[in-house]
Amino acid sequence: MKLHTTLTSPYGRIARIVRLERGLADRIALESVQTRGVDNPYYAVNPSGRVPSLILDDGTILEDSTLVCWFMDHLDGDPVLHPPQGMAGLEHRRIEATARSMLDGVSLWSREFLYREAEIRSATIMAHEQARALRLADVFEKEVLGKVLSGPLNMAQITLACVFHGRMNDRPPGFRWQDGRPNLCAWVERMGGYASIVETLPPPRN
Ligand SMILES: N[C@@H](CCC(=O)N[C@@H](CS)C(=O)NCC(=O)O)C(=O)O
Repeated sequence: MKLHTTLTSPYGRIARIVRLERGLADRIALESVQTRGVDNPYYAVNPSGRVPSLILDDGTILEDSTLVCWFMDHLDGDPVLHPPQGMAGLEHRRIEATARSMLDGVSLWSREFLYREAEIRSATIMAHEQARALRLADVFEKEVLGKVLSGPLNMAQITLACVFHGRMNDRPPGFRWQDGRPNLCAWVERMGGYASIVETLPPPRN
């Protein structure tokens, strides 16, 4: 099996962390790819062009970090990172969904800087995403004290770690997430104690 991702994608990082945590590095090869562009060879691997994607031995393409991680965690029939079935898993799923919502917003906001020149950036989108990100940073300042985010490593923690771990304060500009949020800062530092989180740190962008 082969996991395709860029080394900068936070969604790909979620999948890379799960691959390491589940001891699958020998069974699932990691293929670093580039996304976007015309005639990108990756489109022949995964027509959507998105990462991460996991190509199974029979050629089946699994895309979307949620599905890829679910598959990898359930591969041995004994998942450890996912919530239990039914209502017992609701709290975990609730926090994971909010973390993912935050990741989606911050990713959209960051893309304004990554892919658009200053003069064509959308002030409307950036202001909307900045406000969302700051509201949700306040939510997580409290949530990190709860059971789901302070217990053993799980999908909610991995998702939230991929929002914050390695992110400098004021990145993107205006996202001063460290200011006045000591619990969140301490939590992110604690997540840096996991080898899988440190090993998957995105390389600096030029
Ligand atoms: N919901 C998807 C999001 C994946 C995603 O947006 N990946 C970005 C990289 S961060 C991508 O593949 N972009 C390439 C493109 O849009 O062509 C997931 O969880 O995997």
